[in-house]
Amino acid sequence: MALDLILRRGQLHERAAGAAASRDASGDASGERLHDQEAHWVDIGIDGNRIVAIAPHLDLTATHEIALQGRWVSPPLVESHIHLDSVLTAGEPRWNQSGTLFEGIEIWRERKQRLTQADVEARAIAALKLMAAQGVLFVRSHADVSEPSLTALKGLLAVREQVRDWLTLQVVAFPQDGVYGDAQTEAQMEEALRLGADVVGGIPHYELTREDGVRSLQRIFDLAQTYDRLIDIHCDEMDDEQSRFLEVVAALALRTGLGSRVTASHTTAFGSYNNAYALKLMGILPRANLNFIANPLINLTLQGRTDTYPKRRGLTRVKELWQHGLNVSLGHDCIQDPWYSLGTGNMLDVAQMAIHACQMTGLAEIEACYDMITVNGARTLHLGDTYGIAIGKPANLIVLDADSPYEALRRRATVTHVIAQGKLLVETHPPRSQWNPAMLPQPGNVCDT
Ligand code: 17E
Ligand code: FE2
Repeated sequence: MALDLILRRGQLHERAAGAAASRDASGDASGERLHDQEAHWVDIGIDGNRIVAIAPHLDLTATHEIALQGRWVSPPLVESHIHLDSVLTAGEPRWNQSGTLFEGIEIWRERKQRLTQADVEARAIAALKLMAAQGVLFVRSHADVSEPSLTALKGLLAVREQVRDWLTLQVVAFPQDGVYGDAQTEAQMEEALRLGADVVGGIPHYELTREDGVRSLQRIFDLAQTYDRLIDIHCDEMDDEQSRFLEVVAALALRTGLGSRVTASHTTAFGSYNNAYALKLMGILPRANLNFIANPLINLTLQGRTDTYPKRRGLTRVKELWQHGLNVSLGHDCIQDPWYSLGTGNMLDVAQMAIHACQMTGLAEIEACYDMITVNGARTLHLGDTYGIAIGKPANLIVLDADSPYEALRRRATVTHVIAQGKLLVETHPPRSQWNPAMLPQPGNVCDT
């Protein structure tokens, strides 16, 4: 019997910083290393939408075979935090001149008056295609529910259905202007959950008072329990060291027992807390067992805008959270919108920025940053057993033009193949520079980027 698809001679990464450390010692291209690596090459057999076989040499045939020649096979990338309702609107109606969160919210308030469902759907799908072509198959997106029409939410719920054959999308009911920003938003959030939002969102640091912020969190936890949904709060996205809603989220997670169903996004003020308070907080967080999401591309540009010098990085304590065993993932937050005019949908860019800005430069730390755009994101999204590469699991996987996470991140390697639910979704050829032979006539005038 022929299978549908076999990937031949791919590398399934051994997650051991020790193995890579010996590579550092032995030099790059020793024969021994090559031999070692080939020992990890496998064939992966796919039938229907499942992985049905993994072995060094599969003695089977398939309708379609792809030769990987030692390229690295990874579970798909996970984008755990993005705002798909605002993607691809940078400059509409105007550019964010101050670069602050607050000017971004003002501009979005103007832009969202003109939202139509078709507009939201077209931009969100364009962004998802950009992302999926670069290996992202699982996404959590916030949808602003501050408008009575709930256009952003309805648009993204429709997109969730339109893409479901190739990408899993979760939608967060996110009250951008605050749960108590006006008299209607609280009811709109509940309506969003009735309509099918997967996750309850919040923004306590943007509520009018500290007390409103605390009250909003209590309401969010109530809603999550009533409707049996996950929670993902925009929490303390400020440089104000007095913005301390993370402790409230942690206390609620602990007391309700919701723990790993709760995520604190951004938490940039944590980068500004004094160490005495941070020590206390770090003692509580593992007990609360929250997930954290950092968005290094955007918060590095958004935060620190009121500083002169020294200028804060404005990121949460990614390395320290990771060292304390907490589940941390990374997101883009934005692709070309009022808060961040750049972005390409490439998660390797996001992890690269985390490596630099959070000083995660040790080899185990670099590998941890790869986890933060794959398995850790899967945990935050509660993907459960369906995520990962193993016999019997859904056949979602990607192939990179690299032989390890370290190489993938160092070179921001091309994702050459994206397999979604057993089918080849996208194939990309890595760029290759061809030297002019008149200038460099020796062999080797082709070099990989
Ligand atoms: N809204 C918000 O409150 N914070 C952000 N970083 C974005 C939207 C992108
Ligand atoms: Fe965000």
